[in-house]
Amino acid sequence: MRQAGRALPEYRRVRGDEGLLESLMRPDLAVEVTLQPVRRYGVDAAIVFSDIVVPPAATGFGVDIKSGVGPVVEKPFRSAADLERVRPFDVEADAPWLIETVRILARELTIPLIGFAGAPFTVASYLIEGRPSRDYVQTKTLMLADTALWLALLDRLADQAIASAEAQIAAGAQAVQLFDSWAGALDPATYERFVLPATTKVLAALASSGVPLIYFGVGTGELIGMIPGAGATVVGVDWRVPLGVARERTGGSVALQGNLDPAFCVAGWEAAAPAALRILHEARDSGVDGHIFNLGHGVMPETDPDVLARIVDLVHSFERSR
Ligand code: 1CP
Repeated sequence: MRQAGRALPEYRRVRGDEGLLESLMRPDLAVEVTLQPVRRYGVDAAIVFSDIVVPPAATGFGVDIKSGVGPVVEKPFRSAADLERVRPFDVEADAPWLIETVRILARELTIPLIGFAGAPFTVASYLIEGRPSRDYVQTKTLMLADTALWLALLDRLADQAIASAEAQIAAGAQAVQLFDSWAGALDPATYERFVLPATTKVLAALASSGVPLIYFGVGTGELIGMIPGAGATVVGVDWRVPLGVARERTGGSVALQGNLDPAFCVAGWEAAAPAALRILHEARDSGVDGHIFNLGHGVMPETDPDVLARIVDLVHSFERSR
């Protein structure tokens, strides 16, 4: 969960003034940034340094990542005429640097590498809103006012996510995480009708690869019951849902990932350590079948990296003492 990035002084050093998208296009830099948290924290898996808006950016939709803001779109998606701007993602031709980055990482790492893609809903929300949003009102309006266009957009974004994830798996990624960070903006019935088909399309297409498929969202506690049926083998849970409750909602058939509140790590070791222990005990005591300890969302830039290093040690010693 954003284990690379601004919390690390070595990240800020190598990034310098280079734009984020430009950095991702340089395999030497993307590899180095991916490895930094592995060296510092001793985590059990690495996640490739990329971004969920890479497919639209690399296929010419007109996306930039503005420092301090996030993804920004010059001409947001508004009408059927914009559909042709969401063309198939030919990863070899459009983003050879992504493949190169994953290849080098797969060769150099002694721990698993997680590839990733943005889920159709969350990527659509950036293309439609044009920038990070709080209420997703334009996204929901398009969804409801022009449902055929919405479904066509999601279908194309599903194809881009599949292409991206398949290319990363072919280059050596050993798991894939599908980031649907903002799906929690929807009620379950709306998610099921307008989004679940596209989510399912992505997960079903990747099933034959045999790698673990992690589905992650924030505030998705009311949605997670649908996710095992959609084909995920691991369900990410933010801090709002106790793991025992998440286990009940997902039917016990999948592994769970999470779910320490990243703000607790900013608050410091005294706050984070008991919360991490509580989560580890909860997973064990409620019989969660496979628990990947993680934060419930991304590392915040103001986090002291030493707190994260100590959390990793705490999780490892808990695991050893079982
Ligand atoms: O210049 C910078 O350092 C800007 C911060 C940053 C970083 C470090 C952005 C802009 N993207 C990234 C890399 C990134 N993005 C990773 C790297 C690997 C790691 O985890 O270490 C990953 C997995 C992502 C995925 C991503 N991008 C998500 C899903 C995860 C999440 O945080 O919810 C989302 C929503 C994005 C969009 C995005 N890109 C960047 C920002 C600041 C945002 C979020 C903006 C918003 O609030 O909507």
